[in-house]
Amino acid sequence: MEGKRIGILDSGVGGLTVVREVFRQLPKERVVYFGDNARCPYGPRPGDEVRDFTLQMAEYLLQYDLKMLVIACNTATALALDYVKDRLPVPVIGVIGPGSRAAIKATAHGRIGIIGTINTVNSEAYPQHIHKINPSHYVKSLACPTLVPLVEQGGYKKEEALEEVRTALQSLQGENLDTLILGCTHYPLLQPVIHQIMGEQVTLIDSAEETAREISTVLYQLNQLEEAERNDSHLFFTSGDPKDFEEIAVDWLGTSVIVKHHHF
Ligand code: I24
Ligand code: DGL
Repeated sequence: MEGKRIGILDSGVGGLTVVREVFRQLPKERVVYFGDNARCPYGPRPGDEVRDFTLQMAEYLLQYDLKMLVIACNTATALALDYVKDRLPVPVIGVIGPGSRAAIKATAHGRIGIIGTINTVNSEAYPQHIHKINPSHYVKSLACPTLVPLVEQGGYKKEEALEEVRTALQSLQGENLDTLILGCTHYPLLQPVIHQIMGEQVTLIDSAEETAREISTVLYQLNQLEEAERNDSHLFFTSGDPKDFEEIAVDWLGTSVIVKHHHF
């Protein structure tokens, strides 16, 4: 008898960073993923649409017998976490709590930067989370709307990306930050470039790792961690083209995957 699944959703393929971390830290768990590629990006969308679309994916995933749901998209977490939590019969977590906690653990002088989409930055969800834990930390937020298209066009390799990322991060120079939260699924792909621009003394926070740890904590508390052998029967859904999705998933996860199309 196989156990229940962890549901993971995102506006597109970016949430695969969380899936990869779950595979690494929790190899016995079974995942069902939904990527809303047909309606991606969520970064610049009206908030009520982001809330509706996120709940729609969450309710779709429920039929796969979920033990919990993870909103792997920073934008959807910022705008829809509480909305979805109130409407789902299973525990729901996002990436902003784990990312904020990781930054607070990492900061030496309490000077934290956060970069994300326009929606994520405007929501102020990251500064609110951080200040709830430590009100005296300085938090500087910056929307970087050019960086998602940069990654999706494959321009995240060092040489091509350097000048574009430098321009995007200009207003963070001189802020004397010691920690920078990569508050968008796509930014970890730019990590080497961002490190070069911000300087080696700045710790970069990728929420995926901390999110997988939080999943582990939640499942442990529910006594729902899988104990059987390693499990590979994962399921992936996209509202976009399954072939395109599969190509990126195989590349990113390093394993073959079953991808199905679902149209809302
Ligand atoms: N990375 C992302 N999105 C894309 C892309 C990419 N194309 C190349 N790479 N496209 O996000 C978005 C639109 N597609 C998605 C699939 O269905 C059709 C529409 C970042 C992904 C983070 C896991 C670059 C690329 C890649 C493989 C792995 C990682 C990566 F080709 F960034
Ligand atoms: N997944 C989104 C995020 O983490 C980035 C892509 C989008 O705008 O939908 O904020």
